[in-house]
Amino acid sequence: MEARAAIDDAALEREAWSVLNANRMGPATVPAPGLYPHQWSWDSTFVALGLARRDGRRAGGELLSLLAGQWSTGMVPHIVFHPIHAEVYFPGPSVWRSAEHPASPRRVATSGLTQPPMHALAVWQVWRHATDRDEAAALVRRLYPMLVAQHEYLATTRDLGGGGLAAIVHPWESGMDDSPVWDDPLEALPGIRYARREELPDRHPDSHQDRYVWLALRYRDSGYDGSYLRQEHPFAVEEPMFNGIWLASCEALAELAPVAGADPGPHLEAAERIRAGLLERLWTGGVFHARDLRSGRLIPVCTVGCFGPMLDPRLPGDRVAELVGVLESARFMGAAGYPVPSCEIRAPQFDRSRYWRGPSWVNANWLLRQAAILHGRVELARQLTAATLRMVRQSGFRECFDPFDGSGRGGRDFSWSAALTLDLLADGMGRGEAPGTGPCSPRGHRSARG
Ligand code: 2M8
Repeated sequence: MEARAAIDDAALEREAWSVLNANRMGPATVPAPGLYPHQWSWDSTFVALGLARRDGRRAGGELLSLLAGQWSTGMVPHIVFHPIHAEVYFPGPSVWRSAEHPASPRRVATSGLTQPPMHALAVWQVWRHATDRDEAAALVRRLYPMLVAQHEYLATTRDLGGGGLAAIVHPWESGMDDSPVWDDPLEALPGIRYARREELPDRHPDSHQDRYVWLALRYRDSGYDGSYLRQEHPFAVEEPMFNGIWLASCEALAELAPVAGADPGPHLEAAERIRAGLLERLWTGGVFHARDLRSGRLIPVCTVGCFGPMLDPRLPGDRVAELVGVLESARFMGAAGYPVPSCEIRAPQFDRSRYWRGPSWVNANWLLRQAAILHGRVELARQLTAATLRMVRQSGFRECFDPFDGSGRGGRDFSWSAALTLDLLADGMGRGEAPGTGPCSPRGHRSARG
């Protein structure tokens, strides 16, 4: 097992900055230049969240660069391609063919899928930490209509189940690509596969790459059509992390609305609809589960995504208590030295080294820590902070980590691992200091900011 000599906070912080600077390409920060040389949607929001207290201007530029890829439908694509490396990553622009779609932006090539809508949360964090209030207000006014359009797109085109939740139409939209949650819906796809296997990436060779590409091509060939998604597309899942993030972003938008001279009411109503949808459609007692809209069934495997609705500041206390009970049990944190594993340890699908099927991820730990702070679970938040910092101190800013021994997995010098470490270090909770209020609790800041 690879392990580094212990490094102190100041050295860890310098190292995080050097990763973020090395991964910078113009205004954007790519996840890891060798592996992912473009701008990814939720990666950039985590970068902005991590930079917000240290360099608000760069954080704002990161988000503006990402949202330059937004389609006129409101859809924020999961990849904004960097022209220099266009075909270095597969599937690249020649596969997605965004330029042929009238709703895509004219000067930027993008994918045709989306990713978890963290964006309003990131803008909120930039706003609340800004030192130059005028500059930040101008940024909010510029970004606010884009965020509203993004949320409108999810509420209309993606409410495929009609219950107030957004459905993802491809595993890549979850950000948790190879999660065992997708196994059944992927197995149920018709026996067609993407034939040009030699083109498939070797990033995650044991995953369903052929089905991923096939699904993406089906959607592309429909003309990225919303009614095709509703009526024909064979993959549609309501996933709790995606929707929990969306709900938290609605709350953040309600806080940003007055800065943009707008009414917060519609965003709070949207949050209420998502909350009702989550509780009615995905709650099963203990945790939330994803719903496969094509089979009509809940997907029984329990993953880190099942805790996503804890990002809701108004989730009833009894539900929070049940979720925390499962999270702290031997099914998740109780048996992992480096919480939180991406899949329940006792599940047959759990694999400590396979991408999103067991390893711990800094972004998932960070999200759960925010949820813990939001619900006053100080000790849980402290544990998550300490465990996350322990992983990166030991193994560096890796893409993910073995949940039992903390050894690194996947790409090195990974941007969100570095950026979110900066945020954790700024909060100081791993060293026993009292928690600040997390960015997922916008209402907590109204009084703080006045
Ligand atoms: C991974 O996803 C991409 C496809 O979008 C891939 O596997 O090639 C995921 O970990 C995802 O969450 C992340 O946004 C992306 C870039 O870091 O890599």
